[in-house]
Amino acid sequence: MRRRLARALVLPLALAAAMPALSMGFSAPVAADSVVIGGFPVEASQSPWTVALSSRDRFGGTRAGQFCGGAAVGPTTVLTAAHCLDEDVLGGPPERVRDLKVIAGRTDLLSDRGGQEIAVRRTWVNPAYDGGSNAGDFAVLTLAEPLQGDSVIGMAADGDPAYTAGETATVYGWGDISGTGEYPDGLRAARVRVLPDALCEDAYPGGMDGTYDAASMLCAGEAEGGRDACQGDSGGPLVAQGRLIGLVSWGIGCGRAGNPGVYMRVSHLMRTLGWTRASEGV
Ligand code: 4AZ
Repeated sequence: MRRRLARALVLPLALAAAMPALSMGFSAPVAADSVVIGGFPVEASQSPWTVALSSRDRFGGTRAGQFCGGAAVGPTTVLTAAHCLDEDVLGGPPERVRDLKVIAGRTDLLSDRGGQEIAVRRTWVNPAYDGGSNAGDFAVLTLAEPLQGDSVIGMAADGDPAYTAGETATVYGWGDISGTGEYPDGLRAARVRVLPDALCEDAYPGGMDGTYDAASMLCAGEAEGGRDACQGDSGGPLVAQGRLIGLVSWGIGCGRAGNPGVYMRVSHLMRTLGWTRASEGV
């Protein structure tokens, strides 16, 4: 029962409303003030590299059309999840979504007008992305104009200690805060831990939901459940020691004991793209 933001948003409302109930039955108690699940509010200025992906045409204007997250790694380069740009999410190829934008420097999507809204000039979806296993879930967006200020985060390359199991990491996003389709207006963050690959290998050995692959994915959350990313956070950053280690990708439910969050491993993306520097285009 893999559930993803964008898919949930295009589901008929009644079905979308019924789905969380299926997973909630097994859930660990979820804090009422969750992010991302179990999180806390943050200002965009505290994580200026966290951006919202938006299409008001496709997702409605209430929360500025937000449907996924992204991480800025260069002044005109944003990373996101490949599954955010699926045809079944966008209703067609990404080039057809005329108002596809990145929103940066804005905390509250409902009422703030600040920050930047920048058109996406080019989308590059990892051709090796496999929607069955979820491997290679990344895409690169090239912006029509540069981001202001110092809003770029460095990427953690292979061998970086930030990937060590037990490290504290922070995930950022505007995603579901309860697992019941409750989307916050403001940006939130949750502190999680990098978990041993074995936990995700046991949780996701293969099948309908996806298959955990330690070389290209990263396991994070809390072994006992609680804090986690959720629908709507996809594509957004997971940061440890000040460096980008993951992009929100998939999992079963949100914040459930025994079902940690699965992230696209940033060192895998760097290797795939031949990127050796911590940031792109700087
Ligand atoms: C999603 O649907 C999604 N709990 C993102 C993260 C997780 C589950 C689902 C991890 O976008």
